[in-house]
Amino acid sequence: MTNETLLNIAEQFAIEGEVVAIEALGEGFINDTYVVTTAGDAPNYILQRKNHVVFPDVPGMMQNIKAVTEHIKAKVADPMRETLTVIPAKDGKLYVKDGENYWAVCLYIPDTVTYDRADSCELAYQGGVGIGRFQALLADFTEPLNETIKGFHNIRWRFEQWDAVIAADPVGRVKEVSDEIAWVEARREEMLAFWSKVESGEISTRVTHNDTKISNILFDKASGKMLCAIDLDTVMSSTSLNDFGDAIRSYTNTGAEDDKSLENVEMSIDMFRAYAEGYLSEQRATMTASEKEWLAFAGRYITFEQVLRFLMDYIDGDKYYKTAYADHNLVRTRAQYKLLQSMERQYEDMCAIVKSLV
Ligand code: GN1
Ligand code: MG
Repeated sequence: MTNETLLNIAEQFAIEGEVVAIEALGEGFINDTYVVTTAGDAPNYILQRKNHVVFPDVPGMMQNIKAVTEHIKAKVADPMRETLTVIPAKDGKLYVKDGENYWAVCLYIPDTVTYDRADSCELAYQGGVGIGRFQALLADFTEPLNETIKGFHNIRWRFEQWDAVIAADPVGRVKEVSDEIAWVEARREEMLAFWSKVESGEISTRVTHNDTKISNILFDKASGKMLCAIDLDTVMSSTSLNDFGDAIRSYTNTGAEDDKSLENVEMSIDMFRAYAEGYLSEQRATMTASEKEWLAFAGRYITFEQVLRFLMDYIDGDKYYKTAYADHNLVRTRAQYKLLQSMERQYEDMCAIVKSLV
């Protein structure tokens, strides 16, 4: 992407000030992200090329983000810092389409920090507050949201994709991963049984963030306090349990998501407790009895789903996740499976902690 192209795109948005620099930010698996710096006192911006393979409905996604952030803005003390602000294009749309690519802009919130790893219980607690508050602020949100990624955390749909990819075996990898496939198959019924409770309405649905790792929580640099949840691309209607579970998957891992040394990977029960405390401090009052009952299981559910998704992408020839080396998705699969096993071993303790907190 040349600087000239980026500048041309940025200038199609209703931004203030003269653009003086556009620099790449971070290494998301999905989108390409840039910081747009403007001259003088004008605000800076985040420019993103949205991955339209992952997000086939970028207009619907931006509508979701706009609706949810407007709802939050009406309730918080500092609406420009306590949620994202979508900057429309000059033609009023919430995105710019340039050839194949969709672009979107939001305000850069200054004097903030994010963390790549939750390396203390205090940070895990604050992350729990972040997602708990996000959901609590949206508990009375009633508009329908667009389903921007079909069946995102719906394991029934994931198994349909899984069965199709295994049947097709497009790059001939099925035979080399029969052990890993068996890990997934051994848990198929149990995971589908959980999802049936969401389908029947026994477990209710609400606005969910759907990507609740620590790096998607913004902190105020001066006070160190949690400011808001960011990266709202996957905001949809689902069970709040998925948000909790995905956070547990990422926060409690003592190793890396793609750790090659499996002995590094365990679920830290202290981090589990800290996140659950933070989350429930905000969400306790709005949760239903069945949400509380299944909260601990959600960690296992989402970690299982991630094992399935990484392995499925490996079998599919690495089409979805960006990879840094040949068997990266397989390494991720094994590391996430180690984490899942650790959760399974500690499940009684997880349940006891939730029980003591709700
Ligand atoms: C993707 O791009 P990133 O890191 O925000 C993925 C998540 C996975 C995660 C695994 C839209 O998120 O569901 O849990 O990678 N997002 C999408 O690291 O598929
Ligand atoms: Mg994301």
